[in-house]
Amino acid sequence: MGQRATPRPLRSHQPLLEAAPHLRVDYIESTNLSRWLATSATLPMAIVSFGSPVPASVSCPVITLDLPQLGNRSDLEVWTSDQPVTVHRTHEFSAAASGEILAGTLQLEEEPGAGLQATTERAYRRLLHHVQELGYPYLWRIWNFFPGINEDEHGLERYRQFCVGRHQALAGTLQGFPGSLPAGTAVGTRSGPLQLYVLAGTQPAIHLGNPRQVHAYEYPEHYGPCSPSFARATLLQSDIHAQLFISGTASVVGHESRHMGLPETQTLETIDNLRALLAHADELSGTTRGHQPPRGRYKVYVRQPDHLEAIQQALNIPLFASSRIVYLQGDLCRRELLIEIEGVVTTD
Ligand code: 3EB
Repeated sequence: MGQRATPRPLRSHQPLLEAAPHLRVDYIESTNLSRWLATSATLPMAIVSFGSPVPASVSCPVITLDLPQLGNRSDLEVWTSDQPVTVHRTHEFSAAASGEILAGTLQLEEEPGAGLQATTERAYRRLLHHVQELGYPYLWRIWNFFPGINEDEHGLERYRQFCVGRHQALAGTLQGFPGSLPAGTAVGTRSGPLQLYVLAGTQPAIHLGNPRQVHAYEYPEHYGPCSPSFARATLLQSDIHAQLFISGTASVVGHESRHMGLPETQTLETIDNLRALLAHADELSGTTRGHQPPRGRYKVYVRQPDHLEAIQQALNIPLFASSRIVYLQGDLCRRELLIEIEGVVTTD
């Protein structure tokens, strides 16, 4: 998001988060984290590790994902707030709240024989219960991780089982479904339980589609018995800040995967999807960017590490000049997808 255009009246459906605490995400080299936190004017709400050690002194929720970082770096994803933070924990769920914002994480082991569908449905029902209980019923952004995403189990691919469980938990419970579904990511880890992390709010956000893509929740049945429950992006807008959470975005046009076997071309198609989404969000938020690229924090999920160089080269463009990109090795929800990009884009 670039400079706001001349102020104009907010339309009534736009939530106004007055004096909202400001949430930010940074990627910090793990050995620098303690020093960075000590000198930062912000307080940690959540830390996501991709295998790097997290200092024991950290008191906020921590989630460790088996998604190896590529490119010889060991960064931690650090979510912070500029307002006071309160931590809540139960045995399965931990969360940090700051004003109108909650960052939470829930992990469930898959019990032998239970099936990923049942585990996912249980995880989502509990997650909804916890965020509602704490007063943050609106889902803003959600990430989903589990191993073996493309493996078949009981005759159905695990990603599709996951989609069924998620759909069954949300369709009956989430007010305004499917229009209220948040931006999402679902990526396959190498090992670990089902891991969810979520940003939720006391107030609703705006969920967007991508003009180049069919809503994922309207995918035809060909892709699985239940469509994937996520929006293409979520926009948070206060009178000062605008923040866009971009879902995992891949080489999907309409509902079809494009460019099988071609990591570089898939990256270019993904960039076109991101540009369309950013333009759509600018239009909605009344942002005029000119030629300024947005300031973003992106994660690029790469299925095969030997594609890294080609993908990095394709992303070496002005659009990302003011942004930070972290590369992770992860499996994607359709076998043919080789790369997926998600991000957070802010005005400040
Ligand atoms: C796609 O466009 C790619 O199931 O939560 C991207 C982001 C994808 C999130 C999810 C799936 C999900 O369908 C896959």
